[in-house]
Amino acid sequence: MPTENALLLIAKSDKILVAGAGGFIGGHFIKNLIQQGFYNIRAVDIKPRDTWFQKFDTVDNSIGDLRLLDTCHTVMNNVDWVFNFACDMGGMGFIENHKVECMLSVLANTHLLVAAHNAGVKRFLYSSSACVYRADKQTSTDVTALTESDAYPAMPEDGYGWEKLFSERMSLHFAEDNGLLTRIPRLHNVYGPMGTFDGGREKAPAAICRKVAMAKLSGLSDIEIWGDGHQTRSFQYIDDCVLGVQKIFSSDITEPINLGSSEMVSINQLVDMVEAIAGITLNRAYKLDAPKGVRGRNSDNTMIQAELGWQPSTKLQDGLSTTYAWIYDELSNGRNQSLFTSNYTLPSL
Ligand code: GKE
Repeated sequence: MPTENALLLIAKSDKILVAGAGGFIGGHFIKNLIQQGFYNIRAVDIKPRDTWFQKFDTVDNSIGDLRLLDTCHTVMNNVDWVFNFACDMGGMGFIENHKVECMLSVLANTHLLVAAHNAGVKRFLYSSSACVYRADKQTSTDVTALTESDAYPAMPEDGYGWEKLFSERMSLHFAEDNGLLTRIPRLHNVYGPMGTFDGGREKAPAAICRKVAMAKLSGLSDIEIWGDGHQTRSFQYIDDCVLGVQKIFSSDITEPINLGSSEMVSINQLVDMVEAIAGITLNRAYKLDAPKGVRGRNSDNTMIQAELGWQPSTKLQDGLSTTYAWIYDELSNGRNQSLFTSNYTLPSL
């Protein structure tokens, strides 16, 4: 976990709101805030507390539906700084089949901005996604890394990508029209321990770790891979994501900016790495009709390197070692996630 204090603009006693606190990124983010000595934190999520990935009794925890404006006004009381990670989302297995649920996140994003502006919040971070990028720029496995301008002319991921792009623009216009200072990192596929690895919302790194660990534990010799395995991605380790969010929050960068790894691999190479970590070689069955998303995606880190003199740097091999070890431990101790967290469905409005 990063130890650098990248939030020098925030006093330890200032009130920080973390929306989506029960999620993967939210949990790691709050843990890091506490490690840095911040002690006035409000953690909000719609999910029941017992499904939160990480729980901290020293913070002000609350359960609330941020899709409702009243809830957003309530949780915004006396808040100085906002980090919004709240989103009904997951890997391709989820966002391809739950477009309405993904798009309804726009209610939380918009209502949080309204409440933050009304409350005079000093700065607001909205966590966007690489799913905003034009589909026609992601049609090849040897894709050119995406730069921030590749979001327009707009043709983002159906459902989820449109919501993220709209919420980016809402964040930009709250700054432009209302003077609310906003910051907008575009997160590229984030992975790590203490996140979703089962139940349908998991992304590729955790899914592959789970499948390899299950094979190892059960003696099975096969693994199912979605697509043909040649599709490419970069995967950002959670520690880089936490530090990068804080650096972008503290910066003067008002436009959306890539926050992702530039280490691109194919899914087959991802499987190779996890098998090597596990010390096992499996027969690969390719499920060509499974959710695949774009053919290739990578993050161009020119802007973040130029603006911040930093970019995500955790090697995939290193991040996967930690992630695999945690998932293997969860499974070998019978903590199968489908019993609680990852397949949580938000209550209907
Ligand atoms: N989830 C999953 N599970 N993906 C698999 C699996 C598996 O068992 N086997 C192979 N894949 C392949 C998928 O078919 C896809 O081509 C690639 O791995 C990455 O899938 P992913 O991690 O589920 O999600 P994507 O990177 O395509 O898209 C995600 O991008 C993020 C931002 O970079 C989105 O689902 C969001 O989580 C987010 O916007």
